[in-house]
Amino acid sequence: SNRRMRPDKNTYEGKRSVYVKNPYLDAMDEDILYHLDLGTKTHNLPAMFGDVKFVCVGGSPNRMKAFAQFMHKELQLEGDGEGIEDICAGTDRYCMFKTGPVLSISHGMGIPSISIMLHELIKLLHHARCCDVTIIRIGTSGGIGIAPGSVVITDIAVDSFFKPRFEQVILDNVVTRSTELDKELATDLLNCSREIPNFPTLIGHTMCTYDFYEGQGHLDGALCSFSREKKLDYLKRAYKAGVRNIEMESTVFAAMCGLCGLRAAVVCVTLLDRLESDQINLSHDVLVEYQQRPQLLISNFIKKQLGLC
Ligand code: R2B
Ligand code: URA
Repeated sequence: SNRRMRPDKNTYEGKRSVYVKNPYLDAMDEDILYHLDLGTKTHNLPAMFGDVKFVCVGGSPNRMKAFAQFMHKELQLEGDGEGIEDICAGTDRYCMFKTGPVLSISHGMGIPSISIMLHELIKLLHHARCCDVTIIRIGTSGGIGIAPGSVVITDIAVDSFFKPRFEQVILDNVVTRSTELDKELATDLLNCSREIPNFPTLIGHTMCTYDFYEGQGHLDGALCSFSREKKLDYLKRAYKAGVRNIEMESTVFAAMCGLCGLRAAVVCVTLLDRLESDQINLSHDVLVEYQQRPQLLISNFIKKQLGLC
C-alpha cells in the first residue's frame, strides 16, 4: 500500500483522531444527532462507522448516492451496490451511504445547511472513534476565466471580500476562523488528476458566498441592483485575487474541518465561465458528465490511498 501514515503531533500512536471542542459533550449521557437520525444510545456508532477513512460530501442527495454506488463498483465490494441503503432514511434532511471505508453524505445548499450537517458528522466520527480521516467536498461551482468542465482543487477558501476567513456569528459576537485546507492533500489530488486523460484540473482559490444570485453577481435573479459593468469588475477583481471558482460551502467546511483535526479538500467542477454568462444552459448529458468529474478524481485518489491501483 502506498498510503502514507503521517506522524501526528497530538497523539502517541501516530493516529490522528477527530476532535470535538465542546466541554459539555462529555457530560451528556446521550447524544442525538437529530438531522442524521442517529444517536449514541440508539446506534452502535463505533461498530457502524469505526472503519471510516474517507468522507465525501456534496450538495445533492442523488449525486451522493450515485457516488456511493460508483465507489462500491470501484472498490469491488460484494453485491451490486444498487440496493445500497440510506443510513439517514429516517430523515429527509440529508442522506448518507457507506461503502467499505468510504462515507458519502449530502449537505444541501449553502453555509447554514452544510454547517448543521458537519456538526453532527464530526460528532459522529468522534463518537465512532474514527482516526486518520480525510474529508473531501465534491461539488459544482461557477468558474472565473476558465473553461467550463474544469475541475478546481481549492488551495484557500475565501469570502466575498476575497479574504481567507470564515466569520461565524456566535450569540451576538462575530468570531473569525481560518479557512486553510490541507496543502499536501491538494497537491496529491492534482497529481492524481494528471493521470486521467482529458481532465482539465487546476489549483486555485475558491470564493464562498451566502447567496447564489446577488452574492455571486448573477444578472438573472429575481433581484438585481447592479450593472453588468459592476458585475464584471467584481469578478475580474476576484480573478486577480486568485479566485478561480465560486460556490457556497467551502469557507465553513474548511474552518470546521480544520478546527476538528480532519484532513480536508474541496474539489469542484465549474459549470460555466462567469465572465461569459450567468445561466447554466448545459444539456442534461453534459451536466451529468461534468458532475461525475470530481467523483472520478476522488475515486481514483481513494483507490490509490488504499493501495488498490
Ligand atoms: C454549488 O452549487 C450550488 C448552487 O447551485 C451550491 O450548493 C454550491 O456550492
Ligand atoms: N454553483 C454556484 O454556486 N455558482 C454557479 O455559478 C454555479 C454553481
